[in-house]
Amino acid sequence: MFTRAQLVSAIRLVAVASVACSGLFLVWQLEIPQNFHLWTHNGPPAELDALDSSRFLRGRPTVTVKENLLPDAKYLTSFGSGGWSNDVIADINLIYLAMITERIPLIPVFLPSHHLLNSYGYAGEDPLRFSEVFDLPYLRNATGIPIVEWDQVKANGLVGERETLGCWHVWPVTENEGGGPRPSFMPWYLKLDISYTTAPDWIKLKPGNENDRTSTFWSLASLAFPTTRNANLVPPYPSPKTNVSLQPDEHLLCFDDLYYMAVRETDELEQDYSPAWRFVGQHMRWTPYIQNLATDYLRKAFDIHDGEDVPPYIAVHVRHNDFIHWCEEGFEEPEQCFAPLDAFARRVGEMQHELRLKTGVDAQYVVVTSDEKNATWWEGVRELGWVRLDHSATKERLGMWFPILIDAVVQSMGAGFVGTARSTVSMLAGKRVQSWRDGPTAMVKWGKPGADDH
Ligand SMILES: Nc1nc2c(ncn2[C@@H]2O[C@H](COP(=O)(O)OP(=O)(O)O)[C@@H](O)[C@H]2O)c(=O)[nH]1
Ligand SMILES: *[C@@H]1O[C@H](CO)[C@@H](O)[C@H](O)[C@H]1NC(C)=O
Ligand SMILES: *[C@@H]1O[C@H](CO)[C@@H](O)[C@H](O)[C@H]1NC(C)=O
Ligand SMILES: *[C@@H]1O[C@H](CO)[C@@H](O)[C@H](O)[C@H]1NC(C)=O
Ligand SMILES: [Mg+2]
Repeated sequence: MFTRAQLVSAIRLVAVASVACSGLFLVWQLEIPQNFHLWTHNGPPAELDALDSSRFLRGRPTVTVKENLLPDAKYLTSFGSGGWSNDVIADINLIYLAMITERIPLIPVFLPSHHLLNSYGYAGEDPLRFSEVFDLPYLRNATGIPIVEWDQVKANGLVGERETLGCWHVWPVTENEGGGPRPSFMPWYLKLDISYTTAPDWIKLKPGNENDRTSTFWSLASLAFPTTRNANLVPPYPSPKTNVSLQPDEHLLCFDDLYYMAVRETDELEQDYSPAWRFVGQHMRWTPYIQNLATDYLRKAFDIHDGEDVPPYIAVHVRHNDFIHWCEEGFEEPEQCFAPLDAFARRVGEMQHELRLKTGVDAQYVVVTSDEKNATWWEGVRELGWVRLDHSATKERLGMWFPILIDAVVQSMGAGFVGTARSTVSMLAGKRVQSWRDGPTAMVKWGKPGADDH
């Protein structure tokens, strides 16, 4: 089924990843970062932030989540799992839903999806904490709510114990394929044996529409309150491991998936009014660590010295690979389906012109990020005079998450952004450039020849 070369490179990928990760995993397992202050000073801890997680938990991670929750506080969580950007969107929605229900969000780690694993590998191998990517103290302050990470609550690995939990099932209601919860490694990773209660069908934004998976924030929020919850209870499905039937937990409210959410329209996060973006998403700033890493990669790409300012540039994101499944009928060959580099070049030219006119900024540099591996295609990028980041050693040096993390930061730092229509990587990059830099954005259409003609 696979060629020898593919197998060898897969084995190599897994081997490299496991070596890189076991160190990281150890640091994480022993909670060295959390314990660090114990070693560095013995006096009373520095003044604790009012929103610090320790105020909203009983203490250090416990073997089950339940024993670490405060009896008087209410919590909310979800287990979505898709590509990384999909999971970022699900987290934005989780935090916004927590805000409107006055609950404390418990944020799961990011687990690698098929894109990062390349279809081979083990999902539990390289979890990435939300706070390794996003500046959590900044986000807590900006949103005004406490935000807790799962690994602060429940011990992982061999220490954590399997426990049962009652949750609402959203996916079978909104997804026309029916069946179980949205597939996810998360319950397995968190050692949760979940008994699901099917949510009422009025959670859908478009009731009866089989082609739309969106549910609304306030319909799910209403299930966080006893009157609506109790009026909509139906017999739960027994949990898969221990065959226990539980009604949805009121202390730790949970939903299987929160990726498709809106207040009034499908794909709402793209809209300027999106409350999830305005109240949460825009405040998810990068940690200084990955921001600095991205700046180093940019300096190297532009061949400028440490400490020198990065010149204004247009960031480009080209998404290929599995998008081949979304071509228009009859145009399923990559050359017919995906937008050619010419289409990107036209958008870039228009944007450079617009920037010069409106702001006087001369963004002559262009940085291309992509999931494309084809060297001939990248040669075409080089011929346009555009640059790429050197990721030849990124995974080995920093871990499997870092190519996409660094690319996402670089996309967000552009004076303007040109992306690929229908990619959430592009969509989030565009939102960041708009919100943080007041920069222009454009999405190149694709799916058939000439799709982006305008
Ligand atoms: N390094 C890198 N990876 C990418 C890029 N674009 C896509 N990917 C990978 O492909 C995945 C795309 O999945 P997802 O996050 O669901 O976004 P979407 O499928 O584009 O909507 C990302 O999470 C990355 O793993 C890119 O520009 N650079
Ligand atoms: C916290 O947020 C407020 C505005 O809500 C801002 O004025 C203040 O500077 C922020 N503090 C920090 C440390 O970010
Ligand atoms: C699960 O439990 C129910 C009742 O509690 C029982 O009828 C059923 O046989 C059990 N199923 C399995 C697979 O053990
Ligand atoms: C690589 O890209 C070039 C230029 O876009 C294309 O002509 C070629 O068919 C691609 N090769 C593969 C193996 O996809
Ligand atoms: Mg995806």
